[in-house]
Amino acid sequence: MKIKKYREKSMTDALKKVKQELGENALILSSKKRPGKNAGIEVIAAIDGQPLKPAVASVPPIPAFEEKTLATTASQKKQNYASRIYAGTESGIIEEKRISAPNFERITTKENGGHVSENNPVQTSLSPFLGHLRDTLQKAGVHADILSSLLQDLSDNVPQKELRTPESTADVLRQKLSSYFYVAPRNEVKKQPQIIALVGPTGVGKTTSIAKIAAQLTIKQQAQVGLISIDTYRIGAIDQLKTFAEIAEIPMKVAFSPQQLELILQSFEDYDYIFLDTTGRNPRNRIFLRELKLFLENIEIAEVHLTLSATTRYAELEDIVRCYKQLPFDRILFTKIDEVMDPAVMLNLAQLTDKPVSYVCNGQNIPDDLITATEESLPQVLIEAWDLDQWIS
Ligand SMILES: Nc1nc2c(ncn2[C@@H]2O[C@H](COP(=O)(O)OP(=O)(O)OP(=O)(O)O)[C@@H](O)[C@H]2O)c(=O)[nH]1
Ligand SMILES: [Mg+2]
Repeated sequence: MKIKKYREKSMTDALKKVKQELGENALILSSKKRPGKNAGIEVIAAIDGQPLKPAVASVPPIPAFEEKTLATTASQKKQNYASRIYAGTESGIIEEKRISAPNFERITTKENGGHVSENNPVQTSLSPFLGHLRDTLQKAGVHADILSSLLQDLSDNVPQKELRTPESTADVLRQKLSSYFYVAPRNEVKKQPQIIALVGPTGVGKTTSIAKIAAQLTIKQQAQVGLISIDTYRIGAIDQLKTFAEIAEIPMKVAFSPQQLELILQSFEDYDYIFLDTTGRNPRNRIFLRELKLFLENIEIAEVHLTLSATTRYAELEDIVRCYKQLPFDRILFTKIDEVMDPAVMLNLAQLTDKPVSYVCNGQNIPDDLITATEESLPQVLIEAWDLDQWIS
């Protein structure tokens, strides 16, 4: 990736320069105002070539949701989740698997199609490889039932010879781990535009994630994207999205009431995608959540992503998911996996919520640090955090 800094009088001048020098596909990584005598704007832009840092996963272009259809009955059931939610269920609220925190009553994988796992204790006499895997997942806080089910599966069904090299082991793990995750196809509603909302606690990375997804859709698909902030609590929060919108030349509006939101949406009717950026809400404040629900319940939303930071303690995440159940979220977006030693706790959440994962964010760079969830990319995120070379040698 080639990166260049531009200092110009105005954003328009800076963008013109970026386009001239780096071309139409240039990405804006950051921008800030320069005060003082030489006041203006400083923009850091980049053009794809060599990646800035090793990619966490080889990620197909957005929207990758279209690429995979889930084969099994259990997974198809989940795929249909979103369409059921907005296609006329009375309340518009997701019917969810009961969350019986903190225990997983069953481990559902796409392969066992919902069979209850034998709650075998984690084996004590394991091969060195399985021993490493057990220790790593235990340390990362993966639930004992998931750990037990995975180890049992590997020890019963995978011949030792397939675990002899890091490459073949990674292949096996990729395949086995993928059955613990669900990914969702983009939930296209018939009506244009597709409205996509991000909800979640304060500071988890909702606005940043919207900027990443919107930028990728704009740059890679030339999609017409609009942004609406219903972040009415903090002026700063509106400014954050506004700054991004200015840089990316994407229209952005603010809705202060559900009625206003409906009107604004009408003005965006020719667009492909509209992103709703919502105020971070304390999950334990029911009034806040009810207020947010009022914004979402009268519009035809294609997707609601519950945004969760991988840095949050698992017990806390369980509580957040329980509280956010009153909003119609139909998928999970994980952020800040770059800040945790091992993001394997995503396995717990995937089981707990029974919801597909949409994206995983692994840094602050817009739009690069975004991984589209696929059956390959999610296990790959975990495998990359593990040092298989050391386990195998
Ligand atoms: N390391 C890391 N930081 C991230 C990631 N995503 C977002 N951040 C950072 O987290 C901070 C908060 O991000 P925001 O996007 O403002 O979070 P938010 O959920 O919109 O916050 P509120 O609107 O206050 O609820 C910012 O400093 C982001 O740069 C990520 O994947 N990794
Ligand atoms: Mg925000």
